[in-house]
Amino acid sequence: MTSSCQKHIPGFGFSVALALAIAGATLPASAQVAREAGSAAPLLLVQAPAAVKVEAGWVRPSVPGQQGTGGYMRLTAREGQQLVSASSPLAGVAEVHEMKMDGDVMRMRHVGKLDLPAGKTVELKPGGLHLMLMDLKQPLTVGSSVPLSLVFRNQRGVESRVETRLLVSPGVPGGAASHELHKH
Ligand SMILES: [Cu+2]
Repeated sequence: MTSSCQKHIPGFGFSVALALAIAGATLPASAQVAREAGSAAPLLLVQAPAAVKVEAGWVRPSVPGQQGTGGYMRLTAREGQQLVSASSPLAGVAEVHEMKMDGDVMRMRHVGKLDLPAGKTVELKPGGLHLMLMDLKQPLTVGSSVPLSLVFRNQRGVESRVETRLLVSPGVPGGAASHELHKH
């Protein structure tokens, strides 16, 4: 674990997800959550098509004692969105990181809000953008899957939540085992 993995204060979307999870509420896959101006109470709106298509999600397996691992997926927003937060019951922290070469050194940086331009697929992949899962609650074994909740915000400030699952796999599922560029 590198020191650049800082604890991230979850945003509003996470609180909504958490409150609903505590209340035992079940949400449609793409329930839209909005907030009235000046009111702290979230409003649950009618179900709408998912604001963002999440495809080919997978996460590297972990061994007992391992604290973190990387998750990957493709995100395509219908209209411009930002990915503002992520959470999983199997990880204490889930945040977007970016890998970049700094001279000869590969460095990792926390991306607070990930821009998703309309209609353009943004790929989280080994060696680039990735979802960092930290403070793992249990080892992630090949063939199992990790529930993941993503909160997006559009340009009008409307938040929506998409539930997905990441397949635990040593490389891109269905592809050749990918090169180990990024180990935690
Ligand atoms: Cu990372």
